[in-house]
Amino acid sequence: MTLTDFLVVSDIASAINACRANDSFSPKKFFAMVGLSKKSPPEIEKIFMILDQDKSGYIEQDELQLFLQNFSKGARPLTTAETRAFLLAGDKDGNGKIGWDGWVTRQRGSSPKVLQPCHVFIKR
Ligand SMILES: [Ca+2]
Repeated sequence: MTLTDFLVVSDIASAINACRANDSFSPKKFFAMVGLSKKSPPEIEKIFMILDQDKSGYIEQDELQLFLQNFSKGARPLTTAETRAFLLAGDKDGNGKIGWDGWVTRQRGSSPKVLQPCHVFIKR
């Protein structure tokens, strides 16, 4: 299972290209460009599992730093500032890593079982 099972290769290329310059990476913009914002929670969960390379159940700082390389092998690592901003955006409980819980949030008024991709991914 790879990310290209879920995402369009040309979308990934455009998204990587848009954040080529150091400190130009924005999780929200990137996720919108690769088409992740339109994915269903089960699909996003599968993507999360790919990004969690050591299968710890969390995406830690070192995995975040190499985040772009999951999408394209030749992509640059994120800078320290970008990694930290990304972590802050996705780390809901402040434990220094992103868990699946940090990637989804319950939509107010909906069934508690319906998980919605969180703000890291989606600007609805
Ligand atoms: Ca991990």
